[in-house]
Amino acid sequence: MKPASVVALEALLPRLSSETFDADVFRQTGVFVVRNAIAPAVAQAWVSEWKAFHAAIMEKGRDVNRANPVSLNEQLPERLAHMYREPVFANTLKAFMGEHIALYNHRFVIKDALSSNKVFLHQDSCYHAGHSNKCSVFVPVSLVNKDNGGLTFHVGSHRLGVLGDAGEIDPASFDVQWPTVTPELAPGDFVIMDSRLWHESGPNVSGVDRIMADMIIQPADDPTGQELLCGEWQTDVFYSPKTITRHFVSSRILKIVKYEKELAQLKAELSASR
Ligand SMILES: O=C(O)CCC(=O)C(=O)O
Ligand SMILES: [Fe+2]
Repeated sequence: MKPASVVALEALLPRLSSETFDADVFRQTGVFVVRNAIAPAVAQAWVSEWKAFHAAIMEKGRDVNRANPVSLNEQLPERLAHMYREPVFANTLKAFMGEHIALYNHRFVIKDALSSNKVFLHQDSCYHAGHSNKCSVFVPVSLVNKDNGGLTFHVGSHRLGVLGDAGEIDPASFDVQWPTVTPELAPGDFVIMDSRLWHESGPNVSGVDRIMADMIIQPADDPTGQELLCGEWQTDVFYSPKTITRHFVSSRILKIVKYEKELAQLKAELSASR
């Protein structure tokens, strides 16, 4: 039998996409699509800037990220590198994050001809340092739909919290089944997603590039904050998640790096001896 909380969640689905952000709906669903919220001139400037930048990096030969092909490696041009400063984002998040808000990370996640594959079902929190009340703001810089690899969200799955391991989640292994949504997006819209929420995306089969910014935003009391977006810092101690392995004597990441080096060495020796 479906838990009453999931039945209630299904009834909320029509309300998770609106021109007006509803913090109560977001708390329950873990995802919200804010429609037509960015000024058209701003959204269009980002689209043009992206097109020029993409043409330039494709010309040079883009360096595809081996660990996560959709995560863009190249340094973004000024205007795209600071999209998160557009006041609409922090102003919207205030409704559930409070007055003091900071940036954790800003990057682009893209599906073009060089990174068109699916992304398996996962939650992001297990890859983050600091507090777990972060959220991603996905900002489309192209049309986004199921055919070009738009994100599918497992609505309400953030309620299970951080699962304690990192990798591909098997949704059928749980007693509870969450409803899913794959919103179509256009420049001007944005999506707010709790970092604990499960999400995945299919392959880009239409060939229309799917381009999104993924800005991770958090309350300003988190010592992993990168830049203040509004209010005041609520912490005077900081550390960087970008160099996290230096704070460990031994760890899972350090072990993986060591094993990968050893494996590459063994493979090289094996092929040399043939
Ligand atoms: O770009 C996508 O489709 C998903 C990317 C993602 O969820 C991630 O890198 O954490
Ligand atoms: Fe993710």
